[in-house]
Amino acid sequence: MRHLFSQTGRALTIGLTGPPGVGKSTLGNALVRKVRSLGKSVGVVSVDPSSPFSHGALLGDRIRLTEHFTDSEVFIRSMASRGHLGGLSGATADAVLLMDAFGMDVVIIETVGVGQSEIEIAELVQTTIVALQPGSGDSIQVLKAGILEIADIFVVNKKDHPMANQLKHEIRSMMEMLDFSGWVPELIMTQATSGDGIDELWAGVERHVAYLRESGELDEKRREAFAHQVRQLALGQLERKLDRQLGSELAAGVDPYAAAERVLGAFGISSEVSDEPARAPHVRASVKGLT
Ligand SMILES: Nc1nc2c(ncn2[C@@H]2O[C@H](COP(=O)(O)OP(=O)(O)OP(=O)(O)O)[C@@H](O)[C@H]2O)c(=O)[nH]1
Ligand SMILES: [Mg+2]
Repeated sequence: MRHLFSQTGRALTIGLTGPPGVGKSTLGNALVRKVRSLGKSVGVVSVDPSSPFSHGALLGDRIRLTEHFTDSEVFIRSMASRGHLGGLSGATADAVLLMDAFGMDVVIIETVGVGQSEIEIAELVQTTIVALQPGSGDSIQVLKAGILEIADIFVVNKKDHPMANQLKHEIRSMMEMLDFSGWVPELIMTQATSGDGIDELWAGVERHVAYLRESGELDEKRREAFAHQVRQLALGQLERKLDRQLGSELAAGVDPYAAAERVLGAFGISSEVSDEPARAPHVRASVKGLT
């Protein structure tokens, strides 16, 4: 990865996230088709957060993506994240960098939106697409989970579903409650199975990337992704060292605060108290009226 790093930074990177079954893989497949029709090469990283439910999904993806199997300009990788140094985002960041270094013009990362993982993915990519499912109460989940803040493009997929328009209106009114600085997320309706809306989705991606370039946010995003990856790598190393050290402290029979100080002391670090709030670089929208 060290040797390859200098070869990276050319690919357009897209995160594709959303709840289970919303149609991410079908959308990804349709996007691959679109990107190939433009003569560009494309890599797909499909992240399986090691959930017991997702094995069927991976198998389904294999079948769905057979259309592209003989295309040498398409590279597809499903990966489980469990046990990887640096966790989900570490493994994914490496895969994205690799595909970038291979010379893929576009790299798409599919993750199931079930927690913190998709928020971390948003820090890795240029454009984050959040797909939502009509008739599922998703709009409420979105607001709760902080997904609204990471979406550059909302996709209401399954526009053939009777509740699709209602979901669109719900997202619209939610967005009206927010003050956006800079880019205002686009809202696009698709039917991934038929390809309906995919051209518009791709146009939305291109508009967002153009915005990032013109506003200078692309460089900022690159710096953030870099910092994020360095932090993840360093934390991964620290965690392993810490775990080893913990073993010897647990037996000591002291309180956890003293034990934590001793563990840190073993690394030559004295504990400190900070008033600084944890930083959350992905948050760029705030609720109107609140600061
Ligand atoms: N009616 C309709 N069905 C769709 C559409 N897009 C996807 N589906 C179907 O929805 C189901 C789930 O699609 P997937 O693409 O596997 O969804 P996913 O989000 O990747 O699912 P997980 O990876 O399991 O989270 C499949 O049966 C698709 O054929 C759509 O636009 N309309
Ligand atoms: Mg899938």
